[in-house]
Amino acid sequence: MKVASALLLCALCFLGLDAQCPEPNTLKDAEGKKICARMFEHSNYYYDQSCGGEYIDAYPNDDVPIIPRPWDNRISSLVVNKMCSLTVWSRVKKNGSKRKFSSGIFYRLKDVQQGLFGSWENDISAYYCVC
Ligand SMILES: [Ca+2]
Repeated sequence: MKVASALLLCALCFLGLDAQCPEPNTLKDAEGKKICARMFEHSNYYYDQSCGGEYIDAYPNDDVPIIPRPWDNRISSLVVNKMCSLTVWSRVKKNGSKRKFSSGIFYRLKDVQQGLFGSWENDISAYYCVC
């Protein structure tokens, strides 16, 4: 019983670690190639549990006017590498609202205002990343 709960705690602890937002200057892919921005499926009201779920990487100079379908209106948190900036649009083909994110951790796109009453939560449909 004790072992089982210890294992469960450990599993939760690794999940927690996985969900932490990476520091902007550490953004690299599995091969060590520099990433311009990493965009995540989930966010959390606990910032240390944000940047969860699946993610999509933008490399330097990636120009993506039509985000791959599974990612349309799904991004909830993101991290932009040092000396890079990520411009996003709320509609495909760079239509709708536009916003530029400079280097940093954006834990909750829900807290990033779009227009008068909206937010960028699950609303990114195009992006352009430069370093
Ligand atoms: Ca989401």
